[in-house]
Amino acid sequence: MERVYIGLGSNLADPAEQLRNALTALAQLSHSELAGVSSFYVSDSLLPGQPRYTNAVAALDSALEPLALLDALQAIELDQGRERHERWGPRTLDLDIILFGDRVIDEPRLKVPHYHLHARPFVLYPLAELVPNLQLADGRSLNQLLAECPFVGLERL
Ligand code: PH2
Ligand code: MG
Ligand code: MG
Repeated sequence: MERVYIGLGSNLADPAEQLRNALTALAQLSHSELAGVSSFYVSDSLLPGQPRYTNAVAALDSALEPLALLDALQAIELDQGRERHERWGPRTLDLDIILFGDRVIDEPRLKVPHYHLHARPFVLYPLAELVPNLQLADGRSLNQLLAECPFVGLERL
């Protein structure tokens, strides 16, 4: 089993309900156990002109390999009506692998740690609720990233 942190996001069709449904699906995932969930946070979209997002982070202990887990997460996204049109378009559900144990993964389909982690308060602050003193495999500390990414524009539900 490895500890995986998953970012959840939605800005369509009752986002908080989308996140709750996704958490139920994560809890039922094979070879995996849901180990924790952060609070939900609401914030403006990084791309202007879209509805506001609701985000959270979940801790999952999983024996699945990273790409198998990615497949499972994308199946949950599709199951909840995800349609892929433009990059960063509005979505019913986005499930991103943020961290996968201590692994550094650089594959066409999957980059871990998540590429934009350092710039996304809606990932860093919920992650910090679950693991306050996290050290990243690449040497960065979560506290350092938090200090450089102020809690601005986030509303904790
Ligand atoms: N995801 C995006 C683009 N913009 N903005 C917020 N607030 N939350 C997100 O999850 C988000 C976003 C593309 O993944
Ligand atoms: Mg995303
Ligand atoms: Mg995604």
